[in-house]
Amino acid sequence: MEIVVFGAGSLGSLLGGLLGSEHQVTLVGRDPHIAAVRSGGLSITGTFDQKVRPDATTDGTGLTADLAVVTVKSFDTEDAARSLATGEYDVALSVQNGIGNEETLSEHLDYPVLAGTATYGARLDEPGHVDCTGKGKVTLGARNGGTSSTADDIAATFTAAGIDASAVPDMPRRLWEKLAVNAGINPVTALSRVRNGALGEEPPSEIARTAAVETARVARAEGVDLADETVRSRVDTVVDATARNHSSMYQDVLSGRRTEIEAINGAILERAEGHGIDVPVNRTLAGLLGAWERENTNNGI
Ligand code: KPL
Repeated sequence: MEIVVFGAGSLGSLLGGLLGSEHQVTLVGRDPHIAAVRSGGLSITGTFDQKVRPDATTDGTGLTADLAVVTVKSFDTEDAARSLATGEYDVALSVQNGIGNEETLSEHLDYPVLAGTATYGARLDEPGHVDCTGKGKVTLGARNGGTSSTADDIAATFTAAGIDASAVPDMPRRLWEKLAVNAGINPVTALSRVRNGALGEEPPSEIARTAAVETARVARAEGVDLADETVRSRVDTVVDATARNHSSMYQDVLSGRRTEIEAINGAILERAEGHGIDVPVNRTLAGLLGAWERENTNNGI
């Protein structure tokens, strides 16, 4: 199968690298990582120990493949969609944080867009090298819910490449559940500068759980059946399973990069306002991270 992975950050490089042992993969990303992959290949360490040689490019326009896996940061989804629209694909799969990425892709693409979530821990240690810090799971399916034979096939393709993946019929609920987990874990770890495992302690864990519960309230107002207790315990499960990880938002802060605060807590805040729901913890986290971004990056919200 020909696969293009749009977004060769830590997760995209991990998924693309693993798929690359079985399939013809092209990674689309930025230098110096892409230059390093082109010259010396991609090493995957940690849970895996592999060296692969996928194609790699900084120009994602005009490519052709069976499958596009989109792993760009949510604020780059629109740009990725425009590039994808210049190529030819059978299907696109979004495996991104935040909410609404699939809609953005669908507005530009005339082929099916599937939704996905991933809980793998990954870190780009240096150009050409991705460290898998936690074996997680990829869950994917039709973006509006229901069964999809294409999703079943892609899950089987991922599984054959050593990625724990399954196709599910309830992606809208899964996306909100993942949003709730990210709304708690990501900003709290980024602001306190700690690994996910530190959220096993009080009080940071309670702040993370409360942000998740606020998110579940907004999800229910949007017609998604997501219980408070489900997201509370999900935060705890993900903290345990990814204890060694630096969350993606903490990694962004450590590197002085723009974070996904706007697409995660900011999006929750916006939708909550639309329903007249108060989400004080999400508002506080978005405000604090927003202040950090304005001071430390060129992309302050
Ligand atoms: O998705 C994640 C992220 O860091 O963005 C979690 C699940 C919190 C793992 O770190």
